[in-house]
Amino acid sequence: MNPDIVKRYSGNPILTRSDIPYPVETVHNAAVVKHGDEYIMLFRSHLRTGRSIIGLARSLDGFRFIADSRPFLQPEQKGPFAAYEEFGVEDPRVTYLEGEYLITYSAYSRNGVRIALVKTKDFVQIEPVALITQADSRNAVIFPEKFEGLYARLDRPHSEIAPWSIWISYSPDLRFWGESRLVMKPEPYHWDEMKIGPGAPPIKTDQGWLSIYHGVFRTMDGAVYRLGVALHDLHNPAKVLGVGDSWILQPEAPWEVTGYVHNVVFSCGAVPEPDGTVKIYWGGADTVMCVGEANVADLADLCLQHSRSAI
Ligand code: BMA
Repeated sequence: MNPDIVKRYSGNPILTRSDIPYPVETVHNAAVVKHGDEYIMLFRSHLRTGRSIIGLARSLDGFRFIADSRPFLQPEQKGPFAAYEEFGVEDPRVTYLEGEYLITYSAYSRNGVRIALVKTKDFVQIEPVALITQADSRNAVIFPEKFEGLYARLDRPHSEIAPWSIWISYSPDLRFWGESRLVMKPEPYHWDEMKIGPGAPPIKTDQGWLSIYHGVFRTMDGAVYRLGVALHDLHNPAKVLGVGDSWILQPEAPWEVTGYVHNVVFSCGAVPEPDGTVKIYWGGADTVMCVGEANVADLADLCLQHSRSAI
């Protein structure tokens, strides 16, 4: 096993609160996509209320980002989303599909946490679609292709009975979702034994859909958030072909070990490049944004050659 399957960028952290032209406490858990010549980053920031908003930053190389002067998405004050966002909007994910960017995020309120979906073509005009789960569910990633005419998403509902696991659901129209089923569980006495959740939207590879997920292990010193990989069948994404037995990234840099929440690397986005590498973005300690690079083939091999069971 290559211990450095993800190579950290030497200029980490790539975006911090001091880079943001409005007051925020943190910059973390960001989605990143390519849009024309630009990399667009949608990042989460805590305010001093302890609640979160979503900002936007742009880059030409995927490493050096400049934040827009105003936040991109804040809790709605009126309309159907308002009652479900009053505690904040968190952890966006972006998928490009059929000319539109589909943005999911966690909407927090006194009614719990559920997934909201909005879309945009240009990152200027935002069109609300729907709240696509009931409480309590987080971490929804939409596949960048349809399957037999249906959109597909992975998400992570909460349960008091079962360990928090990854599920799949399908939709004909992005509004109504169903055919939900469990696809992947935490593995007992393993680095992801406490809970898992989807991270970046799945990436198409020759061997399957590569899913970067987070896994949590509870220690005497609190929880540790790490990243792992799973590979889903290209035609039937409910079928997991393999889950890498080892993590691909764990908190090691000082800004991953210490911060708003210590010992956290948490990904909401990754950008595959034409040369077979992928830029993986992650929040360090819920405080700063970081990036690293990996070979897509190495990650797929880890899922298939050194795997543990999915369920
Ligand atoms: C999870 C979410 C993430 C966060 C992580 C570590 O439950 O709240 O947004 O990064 O905890 O604090």
